[in-house]
Amino acid sequence: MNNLYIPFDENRIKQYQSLGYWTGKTHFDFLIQSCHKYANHIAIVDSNYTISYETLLNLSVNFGEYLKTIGIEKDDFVLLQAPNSADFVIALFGIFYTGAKPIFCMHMHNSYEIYHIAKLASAKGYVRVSLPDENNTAEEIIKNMPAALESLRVIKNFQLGEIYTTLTNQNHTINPVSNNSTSIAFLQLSGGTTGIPKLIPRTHDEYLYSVRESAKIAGLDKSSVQLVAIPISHNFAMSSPGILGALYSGAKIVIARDGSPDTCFELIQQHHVTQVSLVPSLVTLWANSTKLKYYNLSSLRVIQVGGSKLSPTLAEKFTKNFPNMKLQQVYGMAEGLVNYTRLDDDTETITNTQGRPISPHDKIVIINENLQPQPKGDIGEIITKGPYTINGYYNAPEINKKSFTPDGFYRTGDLGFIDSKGNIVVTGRCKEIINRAGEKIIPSELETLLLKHIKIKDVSVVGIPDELLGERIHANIILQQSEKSITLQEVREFLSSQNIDVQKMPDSITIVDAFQYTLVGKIKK
Ligand code: J2J
Repeated sequence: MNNLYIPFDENRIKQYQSLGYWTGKTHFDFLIQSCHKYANHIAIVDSNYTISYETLLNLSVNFGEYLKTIGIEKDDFVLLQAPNSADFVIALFGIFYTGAKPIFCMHMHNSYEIYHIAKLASAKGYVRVSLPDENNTAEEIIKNMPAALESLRVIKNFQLGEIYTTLTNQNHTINPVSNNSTSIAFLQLSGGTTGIPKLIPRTHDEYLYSVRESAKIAGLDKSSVQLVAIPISHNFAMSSPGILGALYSGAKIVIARDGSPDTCFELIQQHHVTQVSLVPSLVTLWANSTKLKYYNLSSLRVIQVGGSKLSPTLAEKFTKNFPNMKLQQVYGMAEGLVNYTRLDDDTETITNTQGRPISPHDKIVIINENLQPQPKGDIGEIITKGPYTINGYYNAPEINKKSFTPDGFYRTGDLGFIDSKGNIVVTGRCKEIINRAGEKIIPSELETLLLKHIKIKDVSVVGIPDELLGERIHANIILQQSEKSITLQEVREFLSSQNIDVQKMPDSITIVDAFQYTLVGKIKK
């Protein structure tokens, strides 16, 4: 690993172990423990099948044994790409069983993203689950990659439900490949720059600590029913408290294929869902849905909202319209640090702040441009270091120099302040990113791709405030002198031909004659 990965230093490892935060367990140990404890409880409901904890363990073991037979080995990085489904959960633990390390790709990722991710991690395996109406398979995605990848040797596509149905009747003894609990468990993804995504190495010990604490903070227990309405492989859906928090608590996980009111209201009513995590754009969609009056959603107790800023107005509207539900704001990041408003906080705190960190050992400092700490209450960049925040991206020495301070604090790129009660208020950001309904898009990545278009001389991609999405993606384009026009459709088709995730497509374009520049020569956005 050496220069690819920056581990926690020995002193911190010892400290977090002696505090009882890090327990020496891996994710597969975690699964075994939960599945033995809650054996006959229902773990997952996915369309027409339900899976008990005991069965989930068996299926994961069976899938792991299968992966070994097709060549997955300990410490291999394996791309995992699946829609919201029980298959995702089984595949995830199946990969852990083999001692390999999943990389959480989004289901919408296409050849372009998969190529860069696989290359950066020298991934050995690729497990993809396709939806019935999809013709993109793992093989297809590999075929359309910008170049061949030698490291990838195991490529396997499954149809939705296939993992569950083919493995149900096997019976292996439980014999997982052991891993060190302080080693990398998986790679999460963050937005990249110029086409290179950042890989976030999370270890077993630190991640599971954040999961256990999150489950408690979110008030989960074995009577809870969790709806998964946002993309399941996103860090929020995994761990804040997410599916792992639910499994830790013995709760039931109900899987929604998408977050639309149509899909989710039906499931909430049918399964008496008590907890769901949403991004603000979904809160708006749900709160304004005309379907609201046709469903009984009274089982809902707690709604977590995070991923982008929830406006105090929407928060207030929400608490007024749903007096029996608790709103919990979540300000988190795949790099680690997660903050929650607590369920017993006063309305003022829940409406106006993004809460406080999980751990008493999370250090949070607000700094100015010169990296100097700001007085309490002043706005600045939020930086952090703690028992479940990474010390560096995987295989990214140059990026790490910019993303971490010399004393190892992660620079969130978010602006905010800490109020008198110790709660964080996020006020904006200083990193260049577009937050479209919780999906993070890096403008420079799109700009690099668009500059390849023969009609385009220069381009500047910006986020434009949007009532529903928070921000939408807008491209300002300067045409080559010989060109008269370009349409949004042309731009989208061009990007599509490069096989990028459709969620990154510009929502609108403007043709301009020139850009304005800042004093240091950067395009004014
Ligand atoms: C403002 N901005 C927010 C919030 C995230 C839990 C919840 C969310 C994520 C997540 C996550 C915000 N208000 N409440 O991983 O475990 C913006 C910030 C932050 C970035 C991280 C979790 N909640 N954000 O969204 O890695 O800009 O994680 O730095 O996708 O989202 O994005 P991501």
